[in-house]
Amino acid sequence: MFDALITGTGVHSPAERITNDELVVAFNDYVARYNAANADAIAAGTRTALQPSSAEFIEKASGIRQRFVADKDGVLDPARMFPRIAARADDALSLQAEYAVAAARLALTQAGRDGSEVDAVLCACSAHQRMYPAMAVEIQHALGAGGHAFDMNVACSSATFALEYATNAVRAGSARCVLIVNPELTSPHLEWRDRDCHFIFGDVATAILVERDTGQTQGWQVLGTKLATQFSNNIRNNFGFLNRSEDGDPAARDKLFRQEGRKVFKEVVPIAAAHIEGHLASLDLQAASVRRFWLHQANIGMNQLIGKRLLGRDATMDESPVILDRYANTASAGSIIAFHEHRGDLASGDVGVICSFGAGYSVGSAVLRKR
Ligand code: CO8
Repeated sequence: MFDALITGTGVHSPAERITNDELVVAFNDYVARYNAANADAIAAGTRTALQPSSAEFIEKASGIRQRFVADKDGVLDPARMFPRIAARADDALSLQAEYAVAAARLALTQAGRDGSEVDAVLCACSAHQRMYPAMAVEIQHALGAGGHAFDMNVACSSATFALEYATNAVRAGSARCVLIVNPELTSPHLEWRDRDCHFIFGDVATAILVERDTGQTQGWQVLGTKLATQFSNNIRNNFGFLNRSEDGDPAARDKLFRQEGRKVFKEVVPIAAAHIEGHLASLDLQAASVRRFWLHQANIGMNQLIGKRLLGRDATMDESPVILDRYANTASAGSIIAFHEHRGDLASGDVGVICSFGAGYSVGSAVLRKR
């Protein structure tokens, strides 16, 4: 058995971003047009008038202030309300692979590695651009990596679940250098016309390099990983390959992200807190001895409650940093962005916990010690 180290991470964001104010102006324009176009039906009671959104509500309910997106114009066009993304030829690099490769190159540079030294690639995210060939194999090819590559999806916990598989492969010796990429293109499968969720997500890609410990002086030793799932319909997307055969409406609301946000909030907080506590106990550690929690970034209130359950008091921003104010919810990438941006100040020997939670339900954690 070998030890596994995280030796590099990378974050790639699209250039375009949308503030809450910009988002709400476009949404409310759409609502005004919809209500005017359906005035008779609304008056007759056969249609319900849409309600406007509010930037104040968004920030208060979620902590989100802005999000990065692959295409701003399409999302903010009240006659369209979803990104405009040009199709690419089969011999061109796919958009999602492009995001993944950009993040991967940053992680490789940070670790001082070249793509040719990677011997496994996991493309782990909430939605893959196509069924096959696997996105991971295209990314492996673009980076000049060897070994094998495959796609996996556990929604918001995709990155932490991949981290367990990468760690186990390195520990067992079946791979020496595993690249995990999380190209989260959330904007194409978000319903930007639904005020309950139109503000939640942003696009980004993250990458993590996990290597065999050969005595490197830099890096984060993976002390342990822990995964758990529990079925729930409260976060769901019915888009899939059976849609055509089902003869339903391929553009129906259930073919995009939808959730019972309040139920998710209430049910997932205790699950995540108990999961982290149990994981730490299995390693003879306690929350009080953890220097930093890099939590999933869905809602600032959820993270505050999880911190309070773990520590018995409010966690400080230093102990549980927030990145969702700038990135919004980026599905599996959120806790990895937090780890990427908020680890440089920790000292050798410090322990931190990455933890994701979301659809499934799924929870994944990794306990790390700084080299
Ligand atoms: N503007 C103004 N008012 C609003 C708006 C809005 N935009 N939206 C809702 N309201 C109103 C509601 O209608 C409601 O009004 P009323 O009281 O009259 O009924 C009131 O505000 C309160 O609404 P909620 O109860 O819904 O508000 P909450 O305080 O619960 O906040 C949140 C809503 C922010 C969604 C919150 O519940 C939350 O963050 N929950 C947790 C969600 C979560 O963690 N989900 C995980 C999903 S991510 C995941 O698993 C990965 C999926 C894969 C990625 C998909 C990419 C697209």
